[in-house]
This record gives sequence, structure tokens and C-alpha cells, in this order.
Amino acid sequence: MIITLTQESANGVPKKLSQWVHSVAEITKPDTVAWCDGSEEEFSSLVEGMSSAGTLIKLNERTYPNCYLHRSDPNDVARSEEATFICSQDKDDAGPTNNWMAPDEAHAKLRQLLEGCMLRRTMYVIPYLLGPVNSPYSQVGVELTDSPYVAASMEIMTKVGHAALEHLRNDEFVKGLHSMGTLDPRSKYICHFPDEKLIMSLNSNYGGNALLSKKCHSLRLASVMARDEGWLAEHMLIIGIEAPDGTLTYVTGAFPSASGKTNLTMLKPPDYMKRWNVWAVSDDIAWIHPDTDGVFRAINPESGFFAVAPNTSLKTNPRIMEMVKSNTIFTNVALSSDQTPWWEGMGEHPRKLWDWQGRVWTAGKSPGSAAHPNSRFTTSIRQYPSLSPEYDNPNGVPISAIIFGGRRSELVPLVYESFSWEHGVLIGAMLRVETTAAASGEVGVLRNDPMAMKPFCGYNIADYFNHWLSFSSKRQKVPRIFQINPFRLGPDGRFLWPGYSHNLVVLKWIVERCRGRAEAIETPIGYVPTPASLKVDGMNIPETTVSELLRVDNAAWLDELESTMLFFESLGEKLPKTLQRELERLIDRLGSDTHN
Ligand code: GTP
Ligand code: SPV
Ligand code: MN
Repeated sequence: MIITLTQESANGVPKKLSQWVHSVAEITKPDTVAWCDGSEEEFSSLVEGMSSAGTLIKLNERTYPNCYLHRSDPNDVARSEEATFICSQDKDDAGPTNNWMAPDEAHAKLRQLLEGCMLRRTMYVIPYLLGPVNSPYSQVGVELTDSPYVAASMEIMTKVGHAALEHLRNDEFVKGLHSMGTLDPRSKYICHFPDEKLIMSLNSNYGGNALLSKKCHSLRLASVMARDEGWLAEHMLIIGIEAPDGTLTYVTGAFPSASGKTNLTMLKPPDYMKRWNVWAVSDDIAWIHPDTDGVFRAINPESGFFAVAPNTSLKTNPRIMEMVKSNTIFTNVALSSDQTPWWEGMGEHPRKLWDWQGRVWTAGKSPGSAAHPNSRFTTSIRQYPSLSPEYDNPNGVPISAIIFGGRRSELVPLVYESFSWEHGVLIGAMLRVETTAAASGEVGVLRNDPMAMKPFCGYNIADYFNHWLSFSSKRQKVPRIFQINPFRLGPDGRFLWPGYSHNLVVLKWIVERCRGRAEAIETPIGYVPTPASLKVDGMNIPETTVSELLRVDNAAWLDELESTMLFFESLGEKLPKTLQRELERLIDRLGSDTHN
């Protein structure tokens, strides 16, 4: 239940927190201050309030019980990288891949916009815990927001209320202040103050800009803490892969936004691999700490999914379809006349359909897609049928492999393994992939997105590479590093690899490499599977397609490395020498290889 701040409810709340809440309320001037406890009653009252206000549409209670549709402002549908700032004291700490604003300037600018921005609104106080209860790796944040959509979403995405306040007794907390403001895109700011552990986000109500626990806290601020404290905060999925003999291999995967993390996490084995399974730990973020034995242990800071809807279907991902059938908030999907959600790639479209902006939509006639390409669903991780029993383990899961990936219609083979940790760090650092609809801007343009962290690293990316290199096989049991690419296109413009559930074939090869069992060919770029080692009985794919998917084109790689060199040059003096040396070695290997 939402309770207005009284002396009683403030009991048990550290003074530091209540003082901050009061000081913000004095500036933003909400009608009411409501402390959220994360209960079901509270969630119901939030969604009922939005339904009466018309900002949420209740879906068909019979087919989609407790599900809702939210339509956002048409100009507020994706992350806004151009409005995202790192406000470190020193500009160089933000580095060449981030926007920077001086902290004083940012405070002054935002202070003006905050004045009275919550007039006639409720300010929700959302204490949230990231990570398992009683884990040394977990963290607390508090988000203040005037958006009931954000409050309800936070209750799905994090552990709100008691668990957070308990953890807060002996820990610091990250402060997040969010206001929808006027949603004026010209005054949109998502500002991060690493020195103050503070986030301020104004004039957007979109997930990645407004759910401050997610990219702002768990990645941008956490990456700075991770650098200072010797761990990693990464844009990575975490899964446990179960082999037929019952052994579990945990791997993480860093792929840029809208590039397959959720789908790999929720993979249902194809019929020909029924004795394998994939257990989900995280679909978007991993906090990885080397333990005292040097083992990399990963936790999921989040408790829910905020994931891409289009192209999810019973064919591509039945486990997701099952999961989103109840207790889910959909954002910017299309709606049929029987109040069920619909999106492109789900299957045949219903006869009558409203698009994501609520306009009647007719296939072949209406412009654009019915669902927004970045339409999403928000669902609790507890709803997921193949959730790893280790999801809540306070010590995390031990990681054997790290996979880098992303959309590359050419060049990058289906899968290969690095020669060493340092070579693997180079593979991550030179990740160059096609942009997607998850961020505003053009789609399908190649850009450097090192470790899938270009939009999320809260400090200088060259220092970040150095931080990765500070882990080494001499001191830690570092995971093996792989790159995958299920997005290679054939001459007809179609995907060469069927992807989705079939990606388990690739995961199987990775697991078997970790267990010293799978064969590989040494190529200049790394270890590539022999076609035989990738073959799984029952998978129907022509041998010629497999050879094409595994082909390494030396000349094309040399071209690619030209652009890597330019990217590395743009990072200036701080670029680690080790990385430069690894790049030169790769160029030498490609130049002296006569096979291709
Ligand atoms: P964020 O939530 O933005 O970080 O994205 P993500 O990396 O979790 O991406 P997600 O799994 O949601 O996939 C994004 C889009 O790619 C969806 O439309 C998927 O259906 C599609 N997709 C995922 N895996 C595959 C695959 O193996 N092959 C193909 N062709 N498409 C895929
Ligand atoms: C991404 O863009 O990588 C996402 C969605 O996971 S958001 O939380 O909006 O950033
Ligand atoms: Mn993401």
C-alpha cells in the first residue's frame, strides 16, 4: 500500500534518506510523498490509478490476466544517448565515448528544471535492492519519481521496500531522482554524478532513461565502483547450460542492445537437443566479482525483464510467450479488438488492430509497423519457467566463459574462441556492430560498441580496457572468451543461421571447449570449430552453409582492423599498450596466413 510519509513510516528509515527525500520535495513540490513498500496491494493501486487516468490499458483478463498496455509519448520510445551525460569532475574521466558535463553546470541546469516539476503530482519514494538478499555483492538505491509507470515497473524490475531498507542499515545507497517533467525532448537530461553516487533524469519516461536502477545505476555508476573495487559491472546475460550428463557450465554474454541476450537466456532446446537445458540467471546485466580463489562469480542485480517484443513468437521463443501471458506490462505494442497484445513476427495479425499509438492499423496500407520496433514487455523473473535455482545464490554462479556478440551481416563467423584472456579483451574492445532500435538514431549503422558497453561505461573507455586487462590468468581463473554471430546474411539477404533455439548448438560447442572436448582449427582470428565438432544429429542445415558460417576471410578482417586502428587512435594516450600489441599480433597473423 502506498503510505504518505508520516513520522511512523519514516521510522526505520535512515536520517540521511529522509533528509534527502525532504530536500528534493522542497524543490520539486509534489502534492504527496508516497513511500513504496513493493507489496501486491501497492502494485494494484498503481495500475488501477493509471487505468483510471487512461495512461494504462487493461488487457483481456481471460487470456492475459493482470496484463497492461502502456503507450508512451511518440517521441519517447528508446534510450536517448545524446541526452546522457557523465558528470565527473574531470572531463577526461568521462572519456571520448561519453557526453560530459561539469558537475556544477549540470547541477545548476537541472536545478532550474526541477523547480516545481512535481506540482499536483505524487512523488514516489522507491527504495530498491539490486542482487540477492544477504549478498555481499548486492547494492541499494532509492529512486524518487513522479511517474506511476516507473514506480510500477521498478516493482517488477527490483526488490522494492523491506529488503532494501534492511540492506541499507549497513550500506551506502545510490540516489536517483527522476521526473517526467514536460517530456520536452529539448530539455531531456540523464545525468550521472559518480562522485556523489547520484543520478538525475528529466523529461523522459522510457525504461533505460527512467528506470534508474537499470542502466544508470547497475551499469554506469556500478562500472565506476567496479573499477575502484576490482570487479566488473557488465551489459551481459548469465546462463547455466546443462549437458546431458547433468553438468552445469555458467557463461555470460555481452551483446549490444536488441542483439539477442534475452532470447539466448530464455532459449528452449530444439527437439534434437532435448537432453540439454538452459537455465536463466540474467538477461541483461551481470555483476562479476573474482572470489578469494580467483573464480569469477556473477550475480544478476535485477529481478525482472524489460525486453524487446517484436519477433518473439511460439516458434522463435515459446518460453517467453508463456511467461508474458500474465502479470506483464507491455509498452508500445499493438492491440487487437479482443484486448490482446500483438507485434510484428508474432504470427498472423488479427483482423482489427490498433497500432502502438492507438491508431487503426491495416496491413499493407498503414505506414510503419503496428508495434513499435522497440516495443517491450516488463515481467518479473519469477514468472520465467526455466529460472536457475542459483538465481538467488548470494555468492553468484562461477563463470567458465564470456561470449561477445552482436549484429554483423558479414565478416564475423558463427563462433570462435580467443587464444588468451588478452586476445579476448581485444575481441571485446574491437566489437563493431549494427545499431538497433533500442536507442534513438539510425538503425543498421556499424559502430564501435566495445564489450556492448559503449552507452553504459560510466568512465573513460580506455581505462575500462585497462581494468579488464588487470585481471589475468596469472592471478585469476579467468573465463575463456568467445565471439558469436548468429546474424550473418546470405546473398539472398536472409539469415544464414536459423538462430534462436538452434543457438544451443553454438553453446554446446562453447561448453565442450570449456570441458576440453571440442575440436577447433587454429585460424589467425582464433579457434574456429571444425564442421564436425559443431555438427549435432537432427539439425537440418546444409554443410555448405555451415562452411560459409565458419569461413574466415583474411582480407575482410584486415579491412576491419583498419577501422579498429582508427577507433583505438581516437582513444588517445590511455589506450593500453597490451591491447595495441594484441592488435598488431592479429594483423601479423592475418598478413602471414597463406591458407586464405
Ligand atoms: P536489450 O534488452 O536491448 O539489451 O536486448 P537483447 O540483447 O536482450 O536482445 P533480444 O534477445 O531482446 O533480441 C532483440 C531482437 O533480436 C528481437 O527481435 C529478437 O527476436 C531478435 N533475435 C534474438 N536472437 C536472435 C537470433 O538468434 N537470430 C535472429 N535472427 N534474431 C534474433
Ligand atoms: C538496452 O537498451 O540495452 C536495454 C533496454 O536493455 S533499456 O533498459 O531501455 O536500456
Ligand atoms: Mn540491455
